[in-house]
Amino acid sequence: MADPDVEQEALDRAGEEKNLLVVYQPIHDARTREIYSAEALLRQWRRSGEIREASIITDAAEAGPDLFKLDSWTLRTAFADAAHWPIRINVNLSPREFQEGNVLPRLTKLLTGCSIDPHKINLEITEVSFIDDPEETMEILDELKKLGIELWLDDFGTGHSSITHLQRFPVDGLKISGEFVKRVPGDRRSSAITRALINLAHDLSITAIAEGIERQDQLDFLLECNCDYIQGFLFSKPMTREELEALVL
Ligand code: G
Ligand code: MN
Repeated sequence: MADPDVEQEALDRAGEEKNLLVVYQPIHDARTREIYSAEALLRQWRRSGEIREASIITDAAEAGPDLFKLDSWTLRTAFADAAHWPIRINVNLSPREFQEGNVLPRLTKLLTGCSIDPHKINLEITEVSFIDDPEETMEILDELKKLGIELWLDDFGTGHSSITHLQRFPVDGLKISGEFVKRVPGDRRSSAITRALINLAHDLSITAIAEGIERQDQLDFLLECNCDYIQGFLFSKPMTREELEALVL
C-alpha cells in the first residue's frame, strides 16, 4: 500500500493547485427549521473571483487522472471540517469511487485520519453506482453501514432509478430529485410522484429529504406531505466553513 503521508501530500497539492474549496449547504429539519446537517460541495475559485460549480470541474476532461484525487480531497476536507461540528455531515460518493476500487479501505483511512465519528456521516450515493457491479456495490455499502455511516440515495427518481435498490438494500434516506421538487405544487404529475416518494420512504421507515427548494409554495406542499428534511436556496445557499460555523458552533 502507498505511503499515507505521501498520499496526503499529493491530495493537498491537488487541492491547492486547482484552487479548490469545499462549501457547505445546510439541510434543515422540516418542522423546526433547525440545521440538521450540511452537504459538502466542491467548488473552484476562478481568478476573476467567481466560484465555479464542482460538476464543471469534475466533468472536465482536463482533470484527467486527478479527478479521483479531487473526490478524495473533498471527502477529507469535509470530514476534517465537520469532525467537531454538532451537526451531521453529508458527503457525495461519486460512482467513480466504485469504479476505482478499494472504496472501503480508502474511506476507512480517510475517516481515521480525520478523527470523525462515522455515526455523524450521511453518505449520498446515486443509483449510477449500482450499474457496474450491483452485488459488489451492495456489499461495500453494507460494510459502510456497519461502520455507522447512514446511506442516502441522491437524486432519487431520475437517471438510473430503480425501486429494486430500495427493495434489496437498507438505505436510510431518500433524497428526492430537484427535478420533481421544482415542479411542485403546480405540476400534477410531479406533485403526485413527490407525495408518493415521501409516503414510500415512510412506509419503508426511511427518511424523506427534498432538495432544490426555492419557493414558499414548494415548501408548503412538502410540509403537507410530511417531508422530514429540506434543502434549497429558500433556506440556505452553499456557504464557506466559516459561515456555517458561525451558525452552528
Ligand atoms: O444532486 P446534488 O445533491 O449533488 O446537487 C447539489 C447541487 O444543487 C449543488 O451544486 C447546489 O448548489 C445545487 N442546489 C442546491 N440547492 C438548490 C436550489 O434550491 N436550487 C437550485 N437550482 N440548485 C440548488
Ligand atoms: Mn447530493
